[in-house]
Amino acid sequence: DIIIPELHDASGNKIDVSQPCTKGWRQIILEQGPKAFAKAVRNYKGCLLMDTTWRDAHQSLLATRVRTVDLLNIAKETSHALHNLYSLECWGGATFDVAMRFLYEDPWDRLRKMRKLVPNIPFQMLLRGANGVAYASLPDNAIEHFVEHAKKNGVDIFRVFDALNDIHQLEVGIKAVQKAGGVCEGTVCYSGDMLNPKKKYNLEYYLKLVDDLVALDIDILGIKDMAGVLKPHAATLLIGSIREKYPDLPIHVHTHDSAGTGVASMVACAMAGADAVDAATDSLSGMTSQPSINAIIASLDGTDKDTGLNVHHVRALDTYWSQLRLLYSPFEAHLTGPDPEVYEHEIPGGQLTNMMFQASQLGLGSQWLETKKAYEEANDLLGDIVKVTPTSKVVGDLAQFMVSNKLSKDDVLARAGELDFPGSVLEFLEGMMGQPYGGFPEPFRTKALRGRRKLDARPGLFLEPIDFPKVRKELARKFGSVTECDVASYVMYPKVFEDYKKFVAKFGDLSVLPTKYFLSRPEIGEEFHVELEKGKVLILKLLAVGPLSENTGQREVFYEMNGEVRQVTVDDKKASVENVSRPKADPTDSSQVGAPMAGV
Ligand code: PYR
Repeated sequence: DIIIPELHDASGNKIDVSQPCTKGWRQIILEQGPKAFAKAVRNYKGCLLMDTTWRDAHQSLLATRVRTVDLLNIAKETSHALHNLYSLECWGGATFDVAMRFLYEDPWDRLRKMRKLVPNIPFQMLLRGANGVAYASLPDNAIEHFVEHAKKNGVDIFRVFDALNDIHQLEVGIKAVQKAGGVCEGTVCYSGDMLNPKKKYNLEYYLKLVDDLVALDIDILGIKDMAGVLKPHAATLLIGSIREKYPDLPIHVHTHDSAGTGVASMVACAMAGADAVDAATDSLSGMTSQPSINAIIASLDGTDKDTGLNVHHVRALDTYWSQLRLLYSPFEAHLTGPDPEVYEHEIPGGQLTNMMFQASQLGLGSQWLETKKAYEEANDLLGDIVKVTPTSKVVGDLAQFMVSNKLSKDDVLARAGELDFPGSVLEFLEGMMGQPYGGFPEPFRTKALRGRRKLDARPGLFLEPIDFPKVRKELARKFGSVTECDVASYVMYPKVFEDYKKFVAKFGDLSVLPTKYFLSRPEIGEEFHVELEKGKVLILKLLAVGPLSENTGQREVFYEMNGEVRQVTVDDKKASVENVSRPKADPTDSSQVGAPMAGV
């Protein structure tokens, strides 16, 4: 069993966490609104932290698999221990899709439950601009509807980015957040190396983008270093220059610790005038994740950039996460250390671990070094684009296509007009993800598209708005009652949502299953409990697992339920009850890995 840590006050008395804490920055947002919050953050003398443990840390280390129950089990303690956080990142990005696709959970239900237990810390989500939380642009009214309901269900701060830093795509998300009354963190994605004069994205480029974001009246400026390539000196130059130009603009910086420089870079940001930086609990930090929260706290100790967090409480919380990480070991990427090659390949932290699995599942595991090299070449072919979901998937798909078809960069260029490129590559070249800085690569684009459409403005201008009354009617017909959150899920991921609803209708609510038995089967003879509702407990014991029938692909499973012996026939297509093997990837989606591992 996972031990939940106790928290103690300065006199050593145990803190009663039965009531969630009320102290925290959220109060300002609720009482005075986004602008007052931004002002208070800017006026705060120290450097605030956003904790990414509930979103990006597990997205970047454990394939986004942390289940709602495991967040809720530590929620009250988190509410007390981390009340001075700028925010707790807990929603959006890949968590939305993965919740339904692989965990059989409703992401909206997760949001509401977390909110109830953590009323005091601002909740932050990651919004992919005009792509919402999906992989390509959606009609503008879909983004507005989604953001409105995210805000209503508990999100306070929206980090709005665009995978190509296309200001027109960013504007769609920013306006939606402003309309919903959320705190708008308009974001610049950092790519390349500002310290290298030969690189495409230089200081001038970033400052112009900041000007464009400020002109859209953002509350906070986000700097998103998705691959962990913002070196400490570049951080000093970039944040220092923005601070000089915009003394009143709050700046919040995100990084990954891919090359091992995360703490140094975040400290450099704080010293150069950033108001908040990102960190993760120690046991879910480092490498492809965010830098360690305790390392940042210690590095700022004694300076005037204090985080205002209690290190004893931060450490106490981490004892929970260190146990959790072991529980989720089937989803470990088995990284062996920092990767200095990230400065060449620039693979985002969240994508790197997934690509490693993807490569091994496609039988390319031994060619991982080749895949990384191909990623760099694919990026060159596409015009050295900003790489983050969904454009990182485009580059990853092209890289895997090159490796599996043994194509060099020159081969791809020479044969662009005859190769059947992955769908994501064609979508990007069509312009369905916005316009890249410096334009599309030619003649590669024209050849590869073979007469397909070429958009020269943002995709939302060409997409039919969602007919919401029609969607509501259709969903009600299929699933009975339908909520606005269901509608928003369906609009983002129609097939994933429908499959999720069908799964739940067939198998029930798997959120009641303890994580250990959600991820892998119990031992023969092992007894475990499932609490269906307060006081209603099932006592289960696995007795025997029959042989696999070659004809049907099924097995007989014998178990005891509350003392009664039962038998069930299980389908063995996806989850082998013999092995806790790594789940199969969706071959069409390099940013997602995994398939249901539900126990028996
Ligand atoms: C996401 O969009 O999921 C990222 O983490 C960038």
